[in-house]
Amino acid sequence: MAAKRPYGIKEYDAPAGGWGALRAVAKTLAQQQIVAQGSATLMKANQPDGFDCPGCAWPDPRHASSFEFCENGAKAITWESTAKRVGPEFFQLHSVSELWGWTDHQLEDQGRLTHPMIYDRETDRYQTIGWDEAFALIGQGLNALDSPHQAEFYTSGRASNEAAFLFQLLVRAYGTNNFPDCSNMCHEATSVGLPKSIGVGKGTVLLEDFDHCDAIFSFGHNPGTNHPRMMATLHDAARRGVPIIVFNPLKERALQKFASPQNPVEMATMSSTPIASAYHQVKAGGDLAALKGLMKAVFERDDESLAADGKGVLDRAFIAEHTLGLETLREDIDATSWETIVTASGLTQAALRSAADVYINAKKVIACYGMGITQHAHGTDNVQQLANFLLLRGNMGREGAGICPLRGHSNVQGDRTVGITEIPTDALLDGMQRAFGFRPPAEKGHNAVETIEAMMDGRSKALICLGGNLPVAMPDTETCFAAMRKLDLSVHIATKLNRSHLLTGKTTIVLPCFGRTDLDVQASGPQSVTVEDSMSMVHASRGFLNPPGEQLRSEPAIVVGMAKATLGDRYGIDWDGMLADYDRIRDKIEIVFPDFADYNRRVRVKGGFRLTVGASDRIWNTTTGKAMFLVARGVEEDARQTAGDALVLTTLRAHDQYNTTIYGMDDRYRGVFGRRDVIFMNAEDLAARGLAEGDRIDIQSLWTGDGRQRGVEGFTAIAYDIPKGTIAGYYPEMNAVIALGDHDVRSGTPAYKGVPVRVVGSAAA
Ligand SMILES: Nc1nc2c(c(=O)[nH]1)N[C@H]1C(S)=C(S)[C@@H](COP(=O)(O)OP(=O)(O)OC[C@H]3O[C@@H](n4cnc5c(=O)[nH]c(N)nc54)[C@H](O)[C@@H]3O)O[C@H]1N2
Ligand SMILES: Nc1nc2c(c(=O)[nH]1)N[C@H]1C(S)=C(S)[C@@H](COP(=O)(O)OP(=O)(O)OC[C@H]3O[C@@H](n4cnc5c(=O)[nH]c(N)nc54)[C@H](O)[C@@H]3O)O[C@H]1N2
Ligand SMILES: [Mo]
Repeated sequence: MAAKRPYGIKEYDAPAGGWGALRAVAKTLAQQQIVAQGSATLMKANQPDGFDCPGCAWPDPRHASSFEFCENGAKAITWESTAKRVGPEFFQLHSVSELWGWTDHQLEDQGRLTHPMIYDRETDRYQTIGWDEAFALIGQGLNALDSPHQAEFYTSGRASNEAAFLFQLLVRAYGTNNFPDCSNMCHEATSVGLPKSIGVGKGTVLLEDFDHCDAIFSFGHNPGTNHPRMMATLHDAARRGVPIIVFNPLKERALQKFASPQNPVEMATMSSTPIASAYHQVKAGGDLAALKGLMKAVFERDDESLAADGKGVLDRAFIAEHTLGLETLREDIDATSWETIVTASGLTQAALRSAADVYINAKKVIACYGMGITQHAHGTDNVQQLANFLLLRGNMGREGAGICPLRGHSNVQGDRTVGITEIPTDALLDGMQRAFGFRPPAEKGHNAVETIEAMMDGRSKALICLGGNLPVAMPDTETCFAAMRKLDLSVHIATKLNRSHLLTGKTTIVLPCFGRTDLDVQASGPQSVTVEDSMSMVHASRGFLNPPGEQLRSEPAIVVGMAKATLGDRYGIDWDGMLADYDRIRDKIEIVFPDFADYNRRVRVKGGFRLTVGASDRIWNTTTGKAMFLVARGVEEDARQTAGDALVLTTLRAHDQYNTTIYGMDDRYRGVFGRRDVIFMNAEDLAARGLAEGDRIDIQSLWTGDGRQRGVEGFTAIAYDIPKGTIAGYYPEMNAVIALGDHDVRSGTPAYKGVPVRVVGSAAA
């Protein structure tokens, strides 16, 4: 008989998607009290005349005519269009100290923010403040600093192109490049790594390519939860017989079997489609080794073929015409032994060879990847080795083949495209000069890690956040919280109350803004904004719901208010004109970034338009004009070998969460209900520590870079199908264990998915 499992832990055998997903949506609609209106809202998501779903950056089918059902998209939309409100009465009732004790779920679940608020230390409460007064305080605060470099300007990836562009204009006119943004925690390894490999920091495939590929390699992403609309694509591919090879330490349900809510037969018969044809449970941080193993197997097959007078398995014509560096890569791979690869990846030679054979036998291969690749101390190396792997057989820049990073927030890619970057290129500075007649500062600004460091040691005194929940999303919770409390000025432009707002400094202001679903009317009439998906498609988004209150403003309006109060008429920028009609913002974007030529016309075409991605057409905008095979250092240190009693902690999103937004306490596909205080562990790792499932455990960081001790206490151990040496827990709870200093040196991406730790029985009651 099976032992009794801990509270809330059950086997969940159903496929991902299916009826479970429909039931979950019905429940969410009811919880947010918007049954009638809410279902109509959902039908407008990702339709050509509707709004862009704030859920994820997966593209829409080019000719979306029918409603695409997506459980987590539905949650994101209902969470935003909720009927619940947090207004002045709420803040009269609850002090900030009291709210501090609430969970992240409780804070956001109060509903939409409706009034501009300022923290009053005497009463320990947020009080309403007028918009003009708030803007004046912000302007005074910024102008009181000794230097513009003492202020930080954070962007979370929901901001539209228009809001983000105005934000960077304000910041550059003010005089700094301090642009921490959520990409720094997310796909920065892609933005830094891919330009050196293939000349562009973006994915090369289009949605249509999935109809033509004949193998898909999936590394470190969990689409059933984080990009559910991608499941339709994978489902179709699997049904076409396309092998899908997965590398992931956890057996994610949707990558095993998926029932498409779009498929009447699967729904009626409660059947499902197997997704992965092979599932390789790589150790956390073992991808570099696995990728080197795959390439080693390809080279060995190539040698065998050549020895037998075959023509080899590499695409030699492509390599000769389009690439440089193969010999150096080959030397590195030859020098890496199978023994090292097997130990560091946790995968057998046979498994890696069989995956390589699938790769070799496929003419057109797409590789998809997510945070399992990027959020490591060697994230940039991982990305570049993945590009190498594709280049070996010319799987780049042709139909049905290419690289597909799964981006996070719905417009995180667009925000970067329109100028949110701490390292401005000459092209960007020239463009700004053309459009606005001034030359913005060129010196490198702060990324997210540098921002927290600067706040911590007092070099930065102000922080303006265009959305997000920076200190909760960042590693090293204790440091981040302390850094927030030292600020002279903090401003949060937000839709919902979150913990960042409770980390008050001298002057702390929360400004309520519209979300994607809200109708945005300015002087010239209703406005659309534009966004870029993870396949570089730019399209319009227009909300249609009445905003949650009279007081709320659009993000562009709030940025303009801050800009006018801070800059006056510096450089003669026509802020009011741009705000009155967003077409005028787009006219300026087009001047700065010529790739947006004819922006206002092209974005009005159904489905929008695609920005240039040179590598998609085999144009390599690298320094050599070729695609580059790049070498990464060895694999041993990267896999953070589990010497002694050390383990590697990886941090995950549950199914009922959107980053720091916790919709609910379930993680259905992993069999967790009503709790998040769990750590997934291999049964042998439990036994080796004298622990049993259900035991309370503490997690201690083994990172020694700064001599500080970090840890969390009183979590519950769950026996789980996960490689030995790897454990997993939820983000953001685990951020207290992760050191700010533990990040990819090349991109600054925190090593959220490769944290060296020790697990011990808990003394906590
Ligand atoms: N519903 C919902 N949608 C979202 C989000 C959300 O929180 N909720 N967040 C959005 C954002 S900002 C982002 S960036 C994306 C994130 O989307 P994902 O990249 O899918 O995010 P994660 O949940 O962090 O984890 C990815 C997967 O990596 C695996 N993994 C962990 N460590 C390793 C490793 O070392 N190697 C390998 N190969 N795999 C590993 C985990 O088991 C997990 O399956 O989703 C976006 N969409
Ligand atoms: N341990 C660990 N930590 C991680 C990760 C991980 O995998 N593991 N992932 C990292 C990743 S990939 C990312 S992207 C970051 C995410 O970091 P952030 O982007 O900073 O965090 P979010 O949780 O997405 O932000 C949620 C808040 O955004 C506000 N918001 C929502 N919609 C809107 C809007 O339309 N406009 C405005 N102005 N505000 C809005 C709401 O107030 C809400 O509370 O976290 C990172 N942190
Ligand atoms: Mo992200």
